[in-house]
Amino acid sequence: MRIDILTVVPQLLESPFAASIMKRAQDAGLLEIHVHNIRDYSTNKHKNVDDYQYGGGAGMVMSIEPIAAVIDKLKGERNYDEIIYMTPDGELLEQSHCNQFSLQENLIILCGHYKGVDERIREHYITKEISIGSYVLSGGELAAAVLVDAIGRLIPGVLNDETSALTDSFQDNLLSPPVYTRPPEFKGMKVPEVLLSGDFKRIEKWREEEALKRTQERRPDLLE
Ligand code: 6GU
Repeated sequence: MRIDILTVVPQLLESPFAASIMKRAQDAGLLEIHVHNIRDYSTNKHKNVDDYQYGGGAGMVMSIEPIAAVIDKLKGERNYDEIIYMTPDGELLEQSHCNQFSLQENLIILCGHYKGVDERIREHYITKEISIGSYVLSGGELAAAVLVDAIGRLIPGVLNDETSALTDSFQDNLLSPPVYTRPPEFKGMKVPEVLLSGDFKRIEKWREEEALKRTQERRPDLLE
């Protein structure tokens, strides 16, 4: 899979993909991430990427020309399955979006800044608008990093144990059950006996019950 990220702050997107699972995915050739500085596509002599909004009001708006220039260039090189705009007024990101995106070949992700982008970009170029939660970030970059991580780990072969993405919280609308590792007892705190029993049927049943209990307590909305 190839992901092209368009941003005015490329530095913010360096470290999130330079370590751990996202680095492994890239090293293994399963994921290509290309970060493009929108400013490089500004034709104006000050390299401006934003301007005052028509009608007046505080806050700058990202201009249509440099963004359209990057997108048109990329579209001339390959077909894109989705052009995603990261914005607090987008659809709330869910695991189901990530599952769908992980099946695509080529994605563009546009990071919003300032008051947002000229509406004509959203109308004519963007195919999906995504928010990562009901709070406002200073830009779409951290949200894009979250999205790429959530998609990248679902690409077949990226996780060591392929089943582990299938048992993630949210994959079946359930939160994950508690997990434990050695030692079996620490300062009087014990691991549940069932997990040490070796009885896999009982263990499986316990995990299902705990997942359900945890979901009922913490995220009853998932069970509706
Ligand atoms: Cl995608 N962008 C910004 N700027 N803020 C957000 C967001 C995105 N998702 C939640 N808050």
